[in-house]
Amino acid sequence: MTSRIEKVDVIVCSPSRNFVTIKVTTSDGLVGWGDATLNGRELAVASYLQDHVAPLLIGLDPDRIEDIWQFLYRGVYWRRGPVTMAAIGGVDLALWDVKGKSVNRPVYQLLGGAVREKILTYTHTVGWDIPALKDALDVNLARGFKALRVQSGVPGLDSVYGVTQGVGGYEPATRGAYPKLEMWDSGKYLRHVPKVIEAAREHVGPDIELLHDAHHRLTPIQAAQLGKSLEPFGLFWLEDVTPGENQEALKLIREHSTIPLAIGEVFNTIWDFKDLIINQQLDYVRCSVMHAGGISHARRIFDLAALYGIKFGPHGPSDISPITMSASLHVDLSTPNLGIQEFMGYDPLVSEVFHSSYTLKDGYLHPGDNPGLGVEFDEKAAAKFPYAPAYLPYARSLDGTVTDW
Ligand code: GCO
Ligand code: MG
Repeated sequence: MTSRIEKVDVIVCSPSRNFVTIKVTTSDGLVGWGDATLNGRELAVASYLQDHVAPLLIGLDPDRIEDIWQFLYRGVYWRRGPVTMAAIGGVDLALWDVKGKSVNRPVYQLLGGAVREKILTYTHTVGWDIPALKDALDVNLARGFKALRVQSGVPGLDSVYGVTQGVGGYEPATRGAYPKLEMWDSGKYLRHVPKVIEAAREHVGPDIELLHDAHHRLTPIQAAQLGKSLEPFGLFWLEDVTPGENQEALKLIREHSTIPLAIGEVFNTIWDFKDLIINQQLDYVRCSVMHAGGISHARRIFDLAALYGIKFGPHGPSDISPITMSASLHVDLSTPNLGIQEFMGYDPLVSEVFHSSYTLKDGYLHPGDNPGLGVEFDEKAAAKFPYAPAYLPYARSLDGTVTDW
């Protein structure tokens, strides 16, 4: 007898930070877990799922992942956007988890099997100043990473997004009901960052990959200047130099620099990437597998990119749960045009709630061979960590004007 979706639960928990988790229970007793976390807008996605999606799923055949995707995307008048796509992506992950469990195979086997043995991974390396950055580079090199994202403080600015002033990592969102204000100055940043990347390159030598993220803060010509100034240091990629909406900007940057460009963690459909891909204005597609509609949709974006020799590097910050991290790894392992996987890592509390089978060894990740996605969610543990409002900071320039994210 065909299996049916019997129950859909949406759980918001906060083991150090907020996560939105979907639980799909089927009539044959299988449970699939999906992640639908959207940093700072968690409750909007939870409501979208709870109020508008969960009732539609009851009674459907969980095996028909593609048909359910089409129903939730094409069958709905209001398409796209981060809230909708995170919700659809979360359902998609839960259904792939169910399917893997129903045939007792890890999801990467259902996607065609492994095309590589292991997944090249980069992690975040931050230092408020260059000596602190060098120490942080040493720590991550000792952990075995072969690729490192490098971010630092900027002289004259009191705080910089994503850079802690003490030791340890950072959390993209700060707890509290109101976003924290940071002051930003692109001129100071542009004058300083080449020195940072040069020092990092000198410190790690030629064989370690270095990456840098500009977090959408620059104008097109500033981004072109930055690309040009960083060219001598052989970056793996320069990420999100300009705001995502103005895709034309990347043409101008390309005219001035051969630096590899990564963009797209705020994009969520193939339509957002289409022109950039076919006009070859980017080198790495950067969406998260969940925010881009789940495995079913993200892999179509990656396939389109492959036609043009463009690779993908899935978003992997701490603000997507280990379920999305694992889903990315199943796609990474089975898709030829992988560039690199981001792995920011998690606060230790996260592993009290999410029990994951993926492994990290010598700078490479592997999803493991557990059936499904390989992440089990502990509802009892999650109940100890209720939702707490938390937001990304926002920035103003020194004269008080709100700046781009
Ligand atoms: C990255 C990202 C993160 C984002 C965060 C926003 O490249 O990992 O830029 O640092 O800012 O995921 O929610
Ligand atoms: Mg980024």
